[in-house]
Amino acid sequence: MNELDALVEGARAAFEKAQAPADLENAKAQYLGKSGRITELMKGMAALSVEDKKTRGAAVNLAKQAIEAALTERRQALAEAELLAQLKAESLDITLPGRQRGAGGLHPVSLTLERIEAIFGSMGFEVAEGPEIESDWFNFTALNTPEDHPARSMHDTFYVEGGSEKAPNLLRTHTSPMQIRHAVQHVKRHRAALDAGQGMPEIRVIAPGRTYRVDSDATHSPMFHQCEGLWIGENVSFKDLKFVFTDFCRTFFESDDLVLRFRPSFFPFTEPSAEVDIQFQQGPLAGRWLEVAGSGQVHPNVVRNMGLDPERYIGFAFGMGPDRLTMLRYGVNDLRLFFDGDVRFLSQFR
Ligand code: 2NM
Repeated sequence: MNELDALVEGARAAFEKAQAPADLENAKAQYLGKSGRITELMKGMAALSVEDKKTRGAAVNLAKQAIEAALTERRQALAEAELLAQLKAESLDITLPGRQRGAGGLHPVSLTLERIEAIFGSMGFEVAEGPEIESDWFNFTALNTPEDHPARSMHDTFYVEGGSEKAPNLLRTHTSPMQIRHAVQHVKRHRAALDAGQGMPEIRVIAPGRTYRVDSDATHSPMFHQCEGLWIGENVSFKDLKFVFTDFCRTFFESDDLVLRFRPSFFPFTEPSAEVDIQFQQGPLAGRWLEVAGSGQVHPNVVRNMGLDPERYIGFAFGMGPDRLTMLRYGVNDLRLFFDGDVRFLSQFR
């Protein structure tokens, strides 16, 4: 083996020995670098004759090319080995199930509101929604609530900016102001017929939504929900209220033998007024009386504030708490769970 072949063999062996790209580059420097073996051979040719330079140059060049080829080959082999090692280390099991984003769902109180709307909808009630910031006229005055009523105090009601001293704005304390708004619109639409003595279609509406009171403990939240109902016509009586509300409760709780009790009470906007209690005949709450709503025959002053003649128009109204209905339906014992936003609680209602 001549000296150049030995050099090439040596380089090949050195490259082969390199186990990492850095080792390989060091080995390369020994042969092809500035003071590497091939470079030294090139320099050493300066003293040769022109004829010898040609033959010697060609031979050295061949050796250089062979070394470069060996280097390239080893570089590729190392790169491939590195890639394989990396793939092995970062192996991915593509048969694993994907990460799923949890499917959302409606809040339990929203489910209750939908349920209430569907049941009253089937009895011909419209759904009216409106502002949560109200004037004290719609929230109190129109509802026959006296100026000095405790509910009107700063202590019980959240007042907000925007109104005047004589007509302050507030966060509505019930959804009855929406009943008034709805009734006033209804009456306006039928004003001409009313004035001509022809009457108007009955008002049958429910008003669900958020309401606000200065109150906060395990059974009271400063924000809570209400759904009020109103039925006004020429011949609507307390008997209709009892029928409608009994039917509603039995459907809502899917309990045909549910018993209702109307207990005398007082509200400024109704006269007479009654508290509505229900009694389950079966299940964990069987036998206990549970208060679920307030109700009554709409007060003549309120009927007048709707733009109607209380001698001709009469009806009933009721108000219930969807939060409490949701607690009863699902057996939830702390109201605050509804407003904490804990997914572990909420996901149970999906
Ligand atoms: C209640 C209880 C009794 C009520 C009254 C009215 C309106 F608009 F006709 F005056 N809406 N809702 C009412 C009556 C609400 O909640 C406990």
